[in-house]
Amino acid sequence: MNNSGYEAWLRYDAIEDEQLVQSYRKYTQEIIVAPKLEAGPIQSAVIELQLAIPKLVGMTSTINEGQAVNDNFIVVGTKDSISYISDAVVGPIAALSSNEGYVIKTITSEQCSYIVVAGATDKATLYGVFHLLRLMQQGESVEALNIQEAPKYELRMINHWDNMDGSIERGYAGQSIFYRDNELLVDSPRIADYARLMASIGINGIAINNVNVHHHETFLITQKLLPKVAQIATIFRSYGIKLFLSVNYAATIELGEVDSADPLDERVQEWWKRKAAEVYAAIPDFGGFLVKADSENRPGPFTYGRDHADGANMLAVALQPFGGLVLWRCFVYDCHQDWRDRSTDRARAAYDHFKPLDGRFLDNVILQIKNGPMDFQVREPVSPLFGAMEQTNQVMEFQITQEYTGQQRHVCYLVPQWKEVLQFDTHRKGEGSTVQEIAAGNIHPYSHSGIAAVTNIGDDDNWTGHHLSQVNLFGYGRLLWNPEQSSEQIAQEWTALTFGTNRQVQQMINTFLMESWSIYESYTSPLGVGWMVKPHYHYGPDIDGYEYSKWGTYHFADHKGIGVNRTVADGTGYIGQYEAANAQVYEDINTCPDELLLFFHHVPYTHVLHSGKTVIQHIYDTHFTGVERVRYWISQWNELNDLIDSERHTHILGRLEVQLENAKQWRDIVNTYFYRKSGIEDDAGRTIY
Ligand code: GCW
Repeated sequence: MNNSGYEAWLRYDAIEDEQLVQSYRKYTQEIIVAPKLEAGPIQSAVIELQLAIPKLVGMTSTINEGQAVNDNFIVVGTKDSISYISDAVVGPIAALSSNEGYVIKTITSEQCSYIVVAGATDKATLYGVFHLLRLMQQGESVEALNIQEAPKYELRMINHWDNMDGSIERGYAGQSIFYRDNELLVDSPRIADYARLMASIGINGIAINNVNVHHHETFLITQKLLPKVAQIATIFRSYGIKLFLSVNYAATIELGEVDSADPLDERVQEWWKRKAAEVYAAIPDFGGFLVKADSENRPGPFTYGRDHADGANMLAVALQPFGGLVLWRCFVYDCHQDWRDRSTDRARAAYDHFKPLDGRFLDNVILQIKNGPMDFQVREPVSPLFGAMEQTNQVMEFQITQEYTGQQRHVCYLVPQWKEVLQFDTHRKGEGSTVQEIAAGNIHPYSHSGIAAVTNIGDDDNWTGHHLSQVNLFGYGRLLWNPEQSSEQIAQEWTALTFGTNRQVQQMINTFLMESWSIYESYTSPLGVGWMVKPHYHYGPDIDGYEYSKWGTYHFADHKGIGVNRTVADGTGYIGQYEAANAQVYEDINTCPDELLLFFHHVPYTHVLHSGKTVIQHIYDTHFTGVERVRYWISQWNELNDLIDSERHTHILGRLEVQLENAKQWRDIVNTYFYRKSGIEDDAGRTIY
């Protein structure tokens, strides 16, 4: 058994229960597919079954076209490709809410009993096969299956921040799997294995290069590199995944072809139209362009006195004849702020820039909005821009890579955080206008919607650096498929697939995962204020690291108090960007939730929280207990010594020890800083330096 972590949740460990093995073998002996399968998701599904079945139940399956020879078998195909399917499940398939949904059904008659896995499309069928394999890996009975599933979100996107030199911006798991030394790694078997992993969790779109598009990456849309990009697109296509590219807004200039990037300049418009035609000639099902413009020193329409609707629409017009999309990021703010300037609030920026443009974007433009108004902090309120634009397509952007949440050296299960975001009621169209429904296009009549996230993988053996960080990637896909699932359910499923079905192992890992976000939050920056990290690296404590810098990320701690006054009454007015129902809650210090208090208000250290503790005592307590909780989890982890293979057990233990050391550093620096600022003693008299 390979315990490097490379197989991730597709390990297909041999099933030990002999009875179960027999019951699976009955069906897995024969697989029926439509005649003359071509390369594509159904063929990938068959390859997956051929890989998984010998590992799970120790037998190889016979693949037959159209007609079964045995009485028990599995049928895999689209709705009317095989009579076994058309006879049995056409109705249920037609009833699914998406053509990416599938039916899995055990059909039993007097003569035979077989399992149908079928969807309206090839990729739907592939998703169904992965579902069936998940059930078997978890030891579920397959004798009476009757499953109908469809994904909640249309776009289920992954963004890579990979650069062509092989580095990954905010990557914590090695080098890029796509690039090395400014070449594309088209022959790497990892790309297909990655596509499998992504398809298994329902991902249907991938942007394979960093949104910061530098010189070499600008050539990805030129003849120099397009043929190789097309090869990668072919690999993803066979797993039902569309390829997207991040483009340089000023590609015209960077490539030396037009001396302007003005979106209203006809030469620029014509250049992008030709470019789109070229890209689609190479990749007929190309997804579209992802764009970071006028953001963190990247070029954009502002240079020409144009706005973001002008910029995005120019690209949209070029892509429109081919059905391509423009994913336009809203991470636009002043990154050259003077820290002395108290009137500018970075949190306001996305809403202030984009909200006035509602109605101006073309139909194939989708705004991509980070989940919080600042930047992927351990705790932030939900971006007020989400759902605020009724006539502008939107997707949410999450960050799977743990930039500010421990960089895959700390355990931080992020699904609970994402679920909080999804469950947030924006009240944009009255009560019930949750992010979850807005992102599904159910509140405003968006023509495109969904969710994107920055991935956490690299070429480390186990993909994610920390074995336990795999759960975030898995959880992201599973959450997008069905956000009604609880964080616990998702964690449980992942643990079973990754570490097996031993109850003690499962319980311990799941409990740890469920606590991990709160643990991380407890020893880092308090009560929603964010930052306090080492500038640039964003790992480890540096309380004033960003306090006197140009990035607009301040905590304003002095000897009396801490926090950012974002009230409408006498602060930056940011709170006014929310609907009244939310704005009222945040504006009033008595109703503002504790965990976001310092995001919204500047308060004295002696302010009493809803928890009954003062702010300063809360800081001390959480920082002391945070470290103790990590210590406790190390002792728990040691108890699993004999129950998990030593390769993964040791590796994870090593990371936990690093987490503990770093947590102590956070504790002591944060506590000491606030003790010195406030001069207030810890009630419990613990050591503060
Ligand atoms: O969080 C910040 C990161 C940058 C990143 C930027 C963005 C890709 O620190 O590394 O750049 O966000 O989202 O564009």
